[in-house]
Formats: sequence, structure tokens, C-alpha cells
Amino acid sequence: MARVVTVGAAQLGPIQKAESRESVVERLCALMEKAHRRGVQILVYPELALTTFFPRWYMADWAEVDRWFESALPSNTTAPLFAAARRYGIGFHLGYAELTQEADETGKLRTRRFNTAVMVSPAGEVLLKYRKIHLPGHAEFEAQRHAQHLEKRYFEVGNLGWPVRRIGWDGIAPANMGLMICNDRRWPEAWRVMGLQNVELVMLGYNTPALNTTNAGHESPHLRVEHSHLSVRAGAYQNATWAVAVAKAGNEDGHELFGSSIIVNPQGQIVAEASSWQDELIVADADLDLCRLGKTTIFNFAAHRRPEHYGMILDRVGARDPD
Ligand code: CDV
Repeated sequence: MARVVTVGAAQLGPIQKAESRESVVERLCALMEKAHRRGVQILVYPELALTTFFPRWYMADWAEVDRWFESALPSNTTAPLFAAARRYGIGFHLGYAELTQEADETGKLRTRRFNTAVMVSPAGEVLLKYRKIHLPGHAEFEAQRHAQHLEKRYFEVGNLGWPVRRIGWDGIAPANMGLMICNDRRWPEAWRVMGLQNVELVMLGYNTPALNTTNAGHESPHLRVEHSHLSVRAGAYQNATWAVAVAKAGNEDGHELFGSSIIVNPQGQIVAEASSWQDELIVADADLDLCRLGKTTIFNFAAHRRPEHYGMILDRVGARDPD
């Protein structure tokens, strides 16, 4: 039996700082209803899909920070999304800011904050959870920046690795699914850890400014999109997997996010691409058996990888000149 799953990328237009969570959830539900009409079985929403991209704002007061986080999923506010998924029989991926009371590596129970994504079954079960590992930006206010990017302030580095799980339900043949978030897509290591688990469908959400906000040099906006697509296409091709990369797009309180969500096949080709900076659905029929060619030939890892020569990747963090 062909293993074809109809996947949808639910790009979100801007979410202003003042927009309520209830209003955002309504938008998510409207996209899900549209996805249902187009036969989507798995719908992917962006990173931090319930709020504006709040790490661009410096907050000293942690009570204020915590207002951007979810301490339960579903909650009263997000319950309509879970109900819509049940009604339509759609599984979904959602990025959100997670607030949890959890023991750390020393065993101490404390408040922890993560940039998280989950894959939820139509019945509302969390099948897969990922906490962002490659956190970009900085931890303190930086006056020279056009905009802050305070992910290192508000989130801890994820502690769940890059999990891949074989997932299926009535109407969906089992497939190896994995999650990464935004900046991870630029790191081949993230893709390869999932490739080594035979991933067939990678889901990822992102919020990427249309301008390089570090002020460190000029990077034209079209190259920002190019680099995003290049990263996803290379990751998909080199690991012979489908990838759904979904953006938040448009002008959030004066800060532009470039959007350009894509669905990519295991050959690294873009098969669907968003064209607006609004809430927009793109759809593709993902034939998971197309992963087999790459996985059994040029990227047959068992036959061709040479880990005995890759030691430096684990031993060395920063680059340095040769001795
Ligand atoms: N949210 C992100 O992780 N954004 C980064 C930006 C800061 C470069 C990205 O890689 O798109």
C-alpha cells in the first residue's frame, strides 16, 4: 500500500503584541477547517504559534515574561484547537512557549521555560515533544541592536534531543516523524541525528526576521529567504526525508518576519510554497516511499558513513585555525 500522507503547512500572518490568545486560536481553527476541506491529515503550525514573537522584547519582570507561556496544553484557551482536530480527524504540530515545574539535571525541582513543539494526534494525545536546542540570540539587553532576540534569556536549551517516533493512526500508515524548531534547520547536526533514526517527515516552525537585526553587516532580505530554503532543502535531501517548514510572516509591531513557508520532498525539491505574509495554507501529498531511494543509495548511512573521521564534530565546539 502506498504510504501517502497529505500534509499542510499553516503559515500564520503577524500576531501583534496586543492580540489575545483566544483570537489566535480562532485563526488556528480557521486554518484547520480550511485544511480539512483540502483533505489534510497532518497540519503544521509555526514556532511560538500562540503569541507574537515575544523574545524581541526585553522584560526584566519574570511575572510579565510568564504571561507569554503555557503551563498546560490543552488549556481552556487552546481547547478549541484540540476539539477541531478531533472533529476533523487531523493530527497537528504546534510550537509554543512551555512553562513547567520539573527537576533539572541536579535533581532540583524548579520552574523551567522551553521553546517547545508538540505533535498531537487527532484524539488529542501528545505523540512527540521537542524542546529547541539551538537557541539563537543573547541573554541580556543589547542597545546596539535594531531589535532584541532574547531566546537565550527566556528559554533553557532543550533536554529531549531530537526525537523521532514511528507514528500512525487510522487512515495514516505509520511513518517516522521528527521535530526541530527554527534555528535548528541551519544545523546539519540536527538533521543528521534525525536521519540516523530513519526520519521520513520532519516538521518545523520558524519566526525569522526579514532583516538581519544584529547590525553586523548587510544581508539582503532575499538572501534571508534563500538561506532558509537552502537549509531545509539540504537537510531534506541529505537525509532523504520530507520536510514541512512553516513560518510566522509579516509585520509584528514594526518587525518584519519573512514567511516563505515550504514543503520539501526527499530530493530536496520545493513542492509547495506560501506566497503571502498572511494566514495561508499550503498542501502537498507526501509519498513517504520516496524516501527509500536516498536512504538506500547515496545516503545509505550504514554503507557510506565514516564516523571514525567525524570525531572533531563532537570534540570541538568553536572553530579555530589549524595547528
Ligand atoms: N527564531 C529563530 O530561531 N530565528 C533565527 C534567527 C534569529 C536567525 C533563525 O534561524 O531563523
